[in-house]
Amino acid sequence: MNGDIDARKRAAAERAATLAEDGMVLGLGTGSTAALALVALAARMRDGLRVVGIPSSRATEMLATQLGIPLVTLADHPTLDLTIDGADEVDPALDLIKGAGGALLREKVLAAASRRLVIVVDDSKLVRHLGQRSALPVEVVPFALPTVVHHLREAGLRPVPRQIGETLTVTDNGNHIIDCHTGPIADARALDRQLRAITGVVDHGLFLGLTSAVVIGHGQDRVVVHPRGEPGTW
Ligand code: A5P
Repeated sequence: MNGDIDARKRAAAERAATLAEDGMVLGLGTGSTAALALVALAARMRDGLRVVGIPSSRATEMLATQLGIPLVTLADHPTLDLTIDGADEVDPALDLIKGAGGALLREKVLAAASRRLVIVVDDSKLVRHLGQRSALPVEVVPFALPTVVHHLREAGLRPVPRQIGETLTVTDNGNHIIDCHTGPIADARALDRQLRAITGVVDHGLFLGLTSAVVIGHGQDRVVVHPRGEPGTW
C-alpha cells in the first residue's frame, strides 16, 4: 500500500475509533481502512474499553478474533450503536459507493441496523459524483447472473461479472458480484430503484442516506470530520 495513503487511512481510522464508548455494540466494517479501525479499537480495549462487535465479513471476523475483539451476532443484538466502515467513494451529500471488497450486502445490513454509520476514508475517496472513479458492484444470486447481466447491459451500465482468473467470485452469502462501469451517476436514487427492480439482484453498492459522519484522512495527519447535514465542499 502507498505509504502516504496508508498514513491517511490510519489517521482517519484512529479518530473514528475514539467514538466507541463502553458498552457499545459495534458494526465492524470490511476493507483496509476498516481493518485499521479494528486495530485502533483493539488498542483502546487493551486500555480498558469494553465493546462487542458484529463483523461484516468472514475476513473481518477473522481479524477481530485475532485482535481479541469479542464478537456477537444480530440475533443477540438486532440493533447496533455504531458501525465504522470504509468506502470506495464519498460524495458531498455523504452518499457512498461500497463493495470493492465484496462485502457490500452485510455492510449494508449493519449500516441500516446501526444508530450511527461512521465512514473512514483517505481523501482520495472524495468524489463530486458517485461512479466517477469506482465501479458500482451489484450482488446477484448465481442462477440469475446471465439475465441480470442482460438487464444491466440493456440499461447501459456496462456490467462485468467479477472474477479471479477464470473463476467468478463468490461472496460470503454465496452470491456473485457484477461490477457496473457507470461513469458519473446523474441520479443515484433513480438508479437504486432501477437496480432493486431487477429480479435476482440481492443488493448493490450505493449507500444512500445512511452515513452519519465521514472521517477523512488528509495529508500530514490532518483529519476532518464531516457530520451529516454539513455537506462536503469537495
Ligand atoms: C468492502 O466490501 C468495501 O465496501 C470497503 O469498505 C471499501 O472497498 C473500502 O475499502 P478500503 O478501505 O480497502 O479502500
